Amino acid sequence: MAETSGTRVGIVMGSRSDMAAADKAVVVLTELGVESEVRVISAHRAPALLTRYAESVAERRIGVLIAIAGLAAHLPGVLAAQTTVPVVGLPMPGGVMDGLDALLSVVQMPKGVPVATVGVGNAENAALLAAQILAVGDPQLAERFAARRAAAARQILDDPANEGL
Ligand code: RP5
Repeated sequence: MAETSGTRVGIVMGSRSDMAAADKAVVVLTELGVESEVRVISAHRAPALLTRYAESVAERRIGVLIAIAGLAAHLPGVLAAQTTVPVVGLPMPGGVMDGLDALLSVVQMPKGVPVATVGVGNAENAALLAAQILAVGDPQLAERFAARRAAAARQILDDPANEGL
């Protein structure tokens, strides 16, 4: 595994039913040598706990938050409102609109409190974006990120379907 950077990513989800997405994000972050912690905190069912968590972000060495939520999906915005640490919002599929509701809720933040929103259920992109944000102040992480990109490009270039191109 790559050597870890000092700052961590806090992954918060609205329900334990979002755990598979959190696990996926942890795998990608670990591959990049980024430590993370995972919490289950609903903005609707445990708002006071969410506030306590938001207030503890600095002492937890957290440089970026990933907030995972489906349906009304208020968690990313409510978290972003209570910390200056950047929040990556991951809307989850499900419900009558299968994630479109969560996507619009997460992306349509009013001015002043942004949430950097990735595609519905796209935990890998949430983790990659969080790592990129941390990499701005961490040249070694930036190198590991660039190496991952290069490997992804190589996969396409080496695809047998592209032989001779
Ligand atoms: C949101 O509602 C959660 O983030 C989850 O995606 C969705 C469904 O939650 P559960 O009914 O599984 O607790 O709060």
